[in-house]
Amino acid sequence: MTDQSCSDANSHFQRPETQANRALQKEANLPLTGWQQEVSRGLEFGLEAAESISDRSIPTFSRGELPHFAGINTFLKAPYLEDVRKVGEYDVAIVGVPHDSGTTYRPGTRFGPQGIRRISALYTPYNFELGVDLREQITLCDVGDIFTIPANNEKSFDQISKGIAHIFSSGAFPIIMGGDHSIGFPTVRGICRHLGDKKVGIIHFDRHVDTQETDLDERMHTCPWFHATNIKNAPAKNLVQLGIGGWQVPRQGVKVCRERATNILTVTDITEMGLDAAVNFALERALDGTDCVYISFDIDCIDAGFVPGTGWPEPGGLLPREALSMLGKIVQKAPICGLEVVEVSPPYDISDITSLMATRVICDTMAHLVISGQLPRKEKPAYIHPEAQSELVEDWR
Ligand SMILES: [Mn+2]
Repeated sequence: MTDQSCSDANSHFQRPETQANRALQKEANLPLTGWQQEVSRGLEFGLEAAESISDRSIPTFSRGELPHFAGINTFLKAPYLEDVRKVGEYDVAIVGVPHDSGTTYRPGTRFGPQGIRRISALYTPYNFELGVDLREQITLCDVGDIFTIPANNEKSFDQISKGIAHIFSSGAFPIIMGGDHSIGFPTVRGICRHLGDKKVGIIHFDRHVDTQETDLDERMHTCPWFHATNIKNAPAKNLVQLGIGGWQVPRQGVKVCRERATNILTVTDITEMGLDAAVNFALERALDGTDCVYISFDIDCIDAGFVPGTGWPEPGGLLPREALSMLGKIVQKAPICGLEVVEVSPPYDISDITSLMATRVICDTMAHLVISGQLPRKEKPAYIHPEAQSELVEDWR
């Protein structure tokens, strides 16, 4: 490492010990191998550019990150993995779950994966202050979407659990783009199928508790944690719910939280105790007796002013930087087994801002997994059991 942290040839000012100066140094240590491979592949598959193009790294047909407005909309322009049997060859698998039949008010989250993928084209794989370049440090694929059944939650849940179990058991880190929050039950069920006798804690960012048994006579997006915490691998005492509050929290769900003793912090709790204390609260409870942590990030945990494109917007939520700060600290300090980002509804969105927020949650999570050494995975985490358990919960009806 070249040490230029204290002086600069062109300035008589000392460089202060700031995050910005550390970031400048970190960038110097990142490789360019992934980028060079992308350029070579682009020139081979996309042909060398017309003679008038001076920059000879540019191909005729766009085949990589550039230009950002071109190309096929996978997440972050990651390779589309058509053959999902090969998903275990990647560190991270992005999957869409375009299911919004569990929605009780504003629908449209079936377009969430499309919306998130589209605006993710705006992002580079590099983050300045974190000093991470995902293209250089992990392998990422987009496996496309689960085939959900719009008229039937239960059949969709079966499809989702099967798909997530496949990705999770392969060893690829699953990142799930919803979809409404009803998918939280089948995603956790899919992971639990391969936990054997191990346990998972759930850290749930949301304005809503989502713990009632039924809503409108079905298992809707207000219900995932009632059913997920019926699974022996996902105890309710390890469910942490951050940002809950406001005028949309159903009383029947509150009763369940009280009876099962889930761990809730309101936005006021979080701001009064401070972000670090809130993170410690979450980790202590989610990790108590468990082997890994699953993060379920409902985009509506953030104040409605920042995320208009969602099913049940609620003012008074977390600021984006508060949510991202807590998320990053949690990811760095716990063995994370998966992430879902739910409730992005592009038809209600403005300027793609809600989808952009979801993209940020996903990219930040990957970066903090890299920083904490959880990615790339050198071997499959020990909590992944090779054999699938079939029946985790009794038939619901
Ligand atoms: Mn919610």
